[in-house]
Amino acid sequence: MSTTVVRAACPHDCPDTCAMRVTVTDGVAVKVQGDPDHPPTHGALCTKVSRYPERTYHAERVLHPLRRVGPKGRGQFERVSWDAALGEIATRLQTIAGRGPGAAQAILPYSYAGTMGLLQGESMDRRFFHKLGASQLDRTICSSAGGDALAATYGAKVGMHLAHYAESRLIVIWGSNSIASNLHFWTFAQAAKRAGAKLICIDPRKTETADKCHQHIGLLPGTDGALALGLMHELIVNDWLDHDYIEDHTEGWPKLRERALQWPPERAAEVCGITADEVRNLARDYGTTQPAAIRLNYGMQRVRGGGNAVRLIAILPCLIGAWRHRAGGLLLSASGWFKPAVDSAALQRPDLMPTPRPRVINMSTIGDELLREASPAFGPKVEALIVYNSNPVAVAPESTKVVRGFAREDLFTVVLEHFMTDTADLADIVLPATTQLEHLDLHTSYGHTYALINEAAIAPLGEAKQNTQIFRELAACMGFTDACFADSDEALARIAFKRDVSFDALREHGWVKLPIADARFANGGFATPSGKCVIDSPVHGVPDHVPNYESPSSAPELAQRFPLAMISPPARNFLNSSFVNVKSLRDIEGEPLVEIHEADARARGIVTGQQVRVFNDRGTHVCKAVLSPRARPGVVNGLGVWWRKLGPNGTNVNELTHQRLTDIGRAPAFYDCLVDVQPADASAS
Ligand SMILES: Nc1nc2c(c(=O)[nH]1)N[C@H]1C(S)=C(S)[C@@H](COP(=O)(O)OP(=O)(O)OC[C@H]3O[C@@H](n4cnc5c(=O)[nH]c(N)nc54)[C@H](O)[C@@H]3O)O[C@H]1N2
Ligand SMILES: Nc1nc2c(c(=O)[nH]1)N[C@H]1C(S)=C(S)[C@@H](COP(=O)(O)OP(=O)(O)OC[C@H]3O[C@@H](n4cnc5c(=O)[nH]c(N)nc54)[C@H](O)[C@@H]3O)O[C@H]1N2
Ligand SMILES: [Mo]
Repeated sequence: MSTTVVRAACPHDCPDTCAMRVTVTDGVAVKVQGDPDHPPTHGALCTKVSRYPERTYHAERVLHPLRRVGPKGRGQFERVSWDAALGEIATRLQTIAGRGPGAAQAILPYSYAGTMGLLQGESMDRRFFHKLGASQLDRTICSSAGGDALAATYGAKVGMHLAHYAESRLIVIWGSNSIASNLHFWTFAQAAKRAGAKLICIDPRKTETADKCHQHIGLLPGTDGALALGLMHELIVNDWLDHDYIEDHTEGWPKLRERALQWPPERAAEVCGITADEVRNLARDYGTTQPAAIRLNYGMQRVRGGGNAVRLIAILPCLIGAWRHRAGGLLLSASGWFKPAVDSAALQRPDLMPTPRPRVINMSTIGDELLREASPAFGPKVEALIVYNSNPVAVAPESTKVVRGFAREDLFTVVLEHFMTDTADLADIVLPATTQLEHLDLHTSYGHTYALINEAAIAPLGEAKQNTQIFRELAACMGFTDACFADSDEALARIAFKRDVSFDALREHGWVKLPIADARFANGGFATPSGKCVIDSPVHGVPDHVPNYESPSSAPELAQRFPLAMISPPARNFLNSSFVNVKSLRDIEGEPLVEIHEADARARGIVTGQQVRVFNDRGTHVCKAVLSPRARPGVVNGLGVWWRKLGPNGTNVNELTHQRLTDIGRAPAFYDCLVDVQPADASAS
């Protein structure tokens, strides 16, 4: 018996990007553990990822190429050889691309962060589509509202060091269920709490994180911008401002100051559905405690005004000079710290794209895009779709349209997957992809500042291939002869970083910390052209509260018919739609459900455990109602993201969400959604 321990990294779309150790016995991965030496991971993995071997060796892994035989969507496939599968794909793509200049834009790649690896996530695949001249994909489904807003304010997606939260005296956890989705931050927050810090959670849902904070402010979804303006009002009138910091390191404050003075606590409270005292007390805590830190997360930007709200909140630490301390400031994303280090041009080769550059299609409106006919404004109809690292049929908004698009008989769909997801069910060809245990990769993080390596721990299972290898072979089938299509994964890994991180150091130590100073913005030095925090943006103006698309004030008639707001935040034991098929985890989550406040349930004759219809003009989702103090009056929480095929009526929460985009960043507004709920057996209202 031979046992080795291999250095790995968690590939998932999560701020924590843990360092893992994989124990391999006789070629079989028997255990994954958090690396005790990696500071952010400190030896602990979340429940989900500690089950990674169960996922990799799952009996339902797709282990050889499949070709559809039955009608689309029926899930009938036959096993074919790799040669046959790749040959057919190449022929179909060549037929489309061969029609003339620009014709390849009828081909669309669709990928997100199923793996966040630099190799398996965004390298050979990009080279392939760039060379092909396929449409470009605008990858907006998660974070671009807040990300673009943060970049408009600080110049980049940068923020506090994770570890310094342990020294904060006040931590405002804003739009984040850290215990569920950012567990390794929670460790530092707990250390601060033990040392006497106050923790405040701002979230419409009374989450498990809110339970563990000193205070929970349960505002209405999409009202964070109003709350931030109310806080500014109080900071101004009580003079809790750091005038020197504002003068030296911000630009545009006088205009915002004027606006904030229009937002006394009573007005903010009214919009937010909280009390004026909650606004006042929060302002007092924030204005009079140092160091004060905000952990903002993407949950609060999945609404129409998500971008403006992030800008307003990101300005707060400048107003009180929180950035002067290393344990003060804000973290939404750390990904911008890696930007100068990663050589994405070398990995992705955008120079291979034809001129003029192919059109750009927004992934968040994939439902509409697939149903669009050819036109001079749009260009050719989408005729071929290649999906990898994503499960759009489950995760994209307004499922009815997404499903209708994917079900088009004239659409040729290829899906690279581990499992027969809702999306794979609608494919023409499914290709088996390797999991993180079966391939080499490199990782950055959006929640800390360490780059990591993931060594292949085991050989690919069955006939599975790395995403990189699949695109390498497809490139060969298409007759692409550029030398870059022959680069091995190790060759890609060796060029992935152009500074600060070396591949050899990663191989030797497992991770490398970026050289970023403590209290990096103590003296300003933001990544903006002036080095100042931008309050009055040349592109976006002075930030303001932007009400939801779907709210009583902005859409009164709609709100009368659908009086409940629905948010659909992550379930703790799933990772978006990943892990839903891992039985031990699904057993913990139970079944698709909405949490509903007792008063809202009573008014509808709903008892806990009952099957209900959650509905609006876009569709109906049947699931279980759970009467829960986690739901505030007027808001139901449909925990996501289940596989549609596991829902009682073959739907999930995205049956109800819409495709309208955020104010900044072209992102979906998943949590800006009005519904009503009725017992499932009642007739439609
Ligand atoms: N276990 C688990 N971990 C995950 C994920 C997962 O699916 N499961 N998803 C990963 C991904 S893709 C991402 S992007 C990250 C971050 O993902 P986020 O979406 O930020 O995830 P959370 O922090 O769980 O959820 C955000 C919190 O915001 C709250 N919220 C909803 N609307 C509003 C609002 O209008 N205002 C405020 N203040 N709060 C609101 C929700 O109730 C929820 O508790 O987490 C990652 N980690
Ligand atoms: N209603 C609602 N909808 C949401 C959200 C919400 O909070 N509410 N959250 C949104 C957010 S934040 C995000 S980020 C998106 C996420 O949406 P997606 O990026 O689609 O994430 P997942 O659902 O995890 O699907 C990832 C898929 O990639 C596959 N995969 C993983 N690794 C590999 C690999 O190495 N190779 C290949 N070929 N495949 C791989 C997995 O098996 C999985 O099926 O969903 C969004 N949708
Ligand atoms: Mo995300």
